[in-house]
Amino acid sequence: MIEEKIVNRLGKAVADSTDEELYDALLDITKELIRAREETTGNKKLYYISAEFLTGRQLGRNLINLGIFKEVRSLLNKNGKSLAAVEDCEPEPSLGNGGLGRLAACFLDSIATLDLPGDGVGLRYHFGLFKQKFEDNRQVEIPDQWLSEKGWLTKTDVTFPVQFGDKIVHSRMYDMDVVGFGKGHTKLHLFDLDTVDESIVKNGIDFDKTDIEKNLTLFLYPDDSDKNGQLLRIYQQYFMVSNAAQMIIKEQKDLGHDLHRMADHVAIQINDTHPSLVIPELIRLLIREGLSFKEAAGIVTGVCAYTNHTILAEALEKWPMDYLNQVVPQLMPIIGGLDYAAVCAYNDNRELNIIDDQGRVHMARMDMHYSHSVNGVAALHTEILKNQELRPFFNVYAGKFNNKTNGITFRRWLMHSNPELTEFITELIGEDWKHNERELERLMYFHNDEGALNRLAEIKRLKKVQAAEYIKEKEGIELDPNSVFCIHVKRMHEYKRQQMNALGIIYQYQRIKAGILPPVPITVIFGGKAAPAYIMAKNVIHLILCLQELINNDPEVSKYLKIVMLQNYNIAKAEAIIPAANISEQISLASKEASGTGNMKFMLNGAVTLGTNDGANVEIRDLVGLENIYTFGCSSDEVINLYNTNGYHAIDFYNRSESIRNAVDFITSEKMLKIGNESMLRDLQDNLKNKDWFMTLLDLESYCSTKETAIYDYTDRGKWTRMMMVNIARSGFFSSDRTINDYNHEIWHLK
Ligand code: 26Q
Repeated sequence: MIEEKIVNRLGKAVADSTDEELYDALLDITKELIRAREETTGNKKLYYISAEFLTGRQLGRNLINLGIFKEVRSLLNKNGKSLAAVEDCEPEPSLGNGGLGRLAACFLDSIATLDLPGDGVGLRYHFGLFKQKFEDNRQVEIPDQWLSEKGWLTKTDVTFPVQFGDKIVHSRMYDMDVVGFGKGHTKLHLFDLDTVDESIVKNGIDFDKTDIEKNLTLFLYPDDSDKNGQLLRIYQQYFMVSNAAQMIIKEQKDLGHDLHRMADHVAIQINDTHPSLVIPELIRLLIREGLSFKEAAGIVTGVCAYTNHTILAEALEKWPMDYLNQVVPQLMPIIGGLDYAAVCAYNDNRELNIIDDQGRVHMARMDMHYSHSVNGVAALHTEILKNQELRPFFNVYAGKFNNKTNGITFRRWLMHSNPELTEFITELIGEDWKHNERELERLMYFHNDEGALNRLAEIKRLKKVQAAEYIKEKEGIELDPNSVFCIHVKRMHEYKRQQMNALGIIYQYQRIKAGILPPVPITVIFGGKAAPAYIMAKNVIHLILCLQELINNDPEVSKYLKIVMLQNYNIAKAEAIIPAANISEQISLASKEASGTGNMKFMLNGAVTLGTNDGANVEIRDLVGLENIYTFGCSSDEVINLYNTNGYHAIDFYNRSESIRNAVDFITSEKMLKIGNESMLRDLQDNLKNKDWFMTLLDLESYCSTKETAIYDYTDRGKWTRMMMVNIARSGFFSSDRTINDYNHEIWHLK
């Protein structure tokens, strides 16, 4: 049937069509099939508002969820075509930075799959996150103009007026269908302005930040290091939530629902503080509908729920009142009223004020006062929020606080990215796990079964061979599938400590040079983008690329150690390499990584975690047991104590340990300066010795020795494959279906 549809559409045989033509045809056919499925409805509907949806490519995902992936793959194969090559024709929309945006995409997949009435609401950025290239061992940013004539987004005739000061603009809604696995069909609504003009972008990513009608949705998080950039961010945020609020009210009215009873019919999840202005905007619109301020505020509190994704102070948004006055003067009386009510209720406890003494509006504080639920994204993270960062709010709103440990969709992160493992699991335990991921636990029956363990090892090797081919093609670097693959992929940030991994590599390098060889060759794979204005993160990329050049070209060392930093790490690359990992590097400074979700993807694909007791690593550890994970480093309590007492001085660690000194000194050794840029490397080195805000040197020695143990254990095939099997068997908890069920039962109450 599908073959017939393709032939009808293209007017030629599958075998005679190009991959692009086949992609176009499958895009249309898939959209048609999705639309034939009824949309999920119910008495109460969720709106998941997020500034980011990092959806990744859609063709493969949709074919899987429609249940026709295999059919299409074999039909293409039969005609001498490859589905992977056809999927490769799809540009990847990068409408997100990393974890938060990818989480939103996994959540949409699970909401649809659980057949819950719930839509995503966000922005249609014309340029997604920049594309990353390496030149001269440095990151170069290239604009990513991902939109094309045809695609998964459909232009609608829905539009809303949005007021910016004395100007009114008219939005345009674009919709993407979200089809669930087996059942369910919901939507992602992305708003845009018809007047946005891509041609104002000059040399790379520069543009006039003051012309709102032309630039509003041009970029995802445009540089906000100057005032105009920050104003633009507020314009974007208000545009997003005003559209969301107007759409919600319109849908409620169309359904004939009484706005006074809105909390019975609507749930809004505020994904971090970026959509927080939805609170005053919804109140403003309800007042316009005739409700009192007090009643409107009460309703909105019953509707809204807030998720916090970070404890890093710099990521907690606070906007100067002047800025808000300029962009959204109509909200200021509302925000002022909300602040006044909160101040009265809590007796002028300044820590609870929405507007602080310097006239800045704290978004998270508004969220906590005027939402009925406040959640963290992993057990440890939620505890830290309650006891440290948000303690004053926990003291007055204990009942609002709850944890929702993150999850990932197994459709993309196992079925699509690792069909071989998917088949094997199904052979062992049947199909049930696909709809109830906890069933993976049944794999424990096989954790001592030599035959099953051997097969598992063979599949891992196959995924390593495939990843090696992929890397050879994309990066031109040859890897040995017999080496142990240690993979460290995520956004570049000092707290994630890629620099610690790099220092570990230097330590290994120096040992090999001294004749102390590892028991098995080691491959370290990095991937990740640095924010364009984040100097230190860019210096770390430079360090890694210089080490890559030095080590890979040193025949004495490269037999035992190889480094690859992938360019432009994105969802497609993640899918290609995560299944190939032996060791999953999750080495953030304890207390700083709210959850992490990459850690879950690796676990599900049979990698063993080498990690700190941070974020969801803690829950991985509790699930697999200490004998199936490698943990190291200071605890979050110890780290928090060091911050509180100013007790950490990097230079003491440098002075006390010869191996730390040797590694840090090497950064500016003659060999490195021949390859790299002196001032970047020196900056990085000075920072590590004299500042090191994220305490790299604190954990460096325990990191190196724990990694050594892990690599040694890797050579014990029986032991290692057993660990792999246990990790896969225990990963069911991290399905985003579980997470969404928890949100639904404890916060949204949709069905
Ligand atoms: C804020 C102000 C100005 C400009 C940009 C931002 C901004 C942009 C993106 C702040 C935060 C983000 C993204 C945060 C993020 O991705 N957090 C990650 O969320 C994941 C999902 O919950 C967690 O697993 C990660 O631990 C967390 O780092």
